[in-house]
Amino acid sequence: MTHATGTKYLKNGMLPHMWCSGCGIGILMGAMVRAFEELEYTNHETVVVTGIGCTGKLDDYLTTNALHVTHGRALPHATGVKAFNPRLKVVVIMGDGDSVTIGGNHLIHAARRNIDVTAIILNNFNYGMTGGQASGTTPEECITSTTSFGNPEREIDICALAEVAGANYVARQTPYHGWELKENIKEALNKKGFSLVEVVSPCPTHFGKNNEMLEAREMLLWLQEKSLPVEKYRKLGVGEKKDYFAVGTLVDRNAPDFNTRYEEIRKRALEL
Ligand SMILES: Cc1ncc(C[n+]2csc(CCOP(=O)(O)OP(=O)(O)O)c2C)c(N)n1
Ligand code: SF4
Repeated sequence: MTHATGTKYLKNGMLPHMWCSGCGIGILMGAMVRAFEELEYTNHETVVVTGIGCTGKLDDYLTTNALHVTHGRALPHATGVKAFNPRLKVVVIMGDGDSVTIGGNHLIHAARRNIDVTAIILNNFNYGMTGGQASGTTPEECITSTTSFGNPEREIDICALAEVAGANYVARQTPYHGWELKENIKEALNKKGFSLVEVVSPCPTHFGKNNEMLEAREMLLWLQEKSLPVEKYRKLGVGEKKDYFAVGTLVDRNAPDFNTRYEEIRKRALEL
């Protein structure tokens, strides 16, 4: 049996990529293009929208349509693309700064509206591109370039936020789980309505350096140790949950997406 490589979605002559060794963004890109290939996506029907940052550079490597926009504003641009042409498959790639810190409000409303796009968020626990400043997902107490003695703030749980805001599909994986990541991305792409996949992937260069995960190996071992399949995670007591995070499909529901609701209401209005 041959496995998808996804290379047909990658521009010629662009590799090796720009990301630091040990960074999980390349693994995310590999999983995503393999998912595209297995779902037989075509370049002309696929639009990848990115924001700013190391993660936001991902579209540089793709042969699909792409839109590279301002920091925190990828989701409103993606909403516009989908509204203009609902037949397009719209995928949004963001960092944690982009998606839930500077752009947090847009995430809430894209999920609440149930816009039929897939958001893939690489959560590296900091602002990677600008030197590892604390973001909204930096875990409490952790050291970053702006929290030298420990982060006094609590971190946002991206998946929990998407769930309460109304997303139809929410999953979490890590670069340690490359195969499962591809499968969750495929499920998200197939889901009608707002879908989100969080990729927990600490930035080795900045976050890792200060938090004992400088080498890729240490980061991968940390991800292996801290992640639990969601079924196991849900059985833990409240006190135990703080030491782990759940991976797998966390939410899977089928509320009507924005375009479906809009069409229903438009038809009703025309009948008046
Ligand atoms: C409106 C705005 N504010 C600040 C910046 C500066 N800036 C560029 S990249 C970046 C951090 C990106 O962090 P994140 O979105 O988490 O992506 P990462 O680099 O970690 O993948 C910042 C603050 C910007 N480009 N635009
Ligand atoms: S700075 Fe961090 S997030 Fe950016 S490419 Fe390097 S390891 Fe990845």
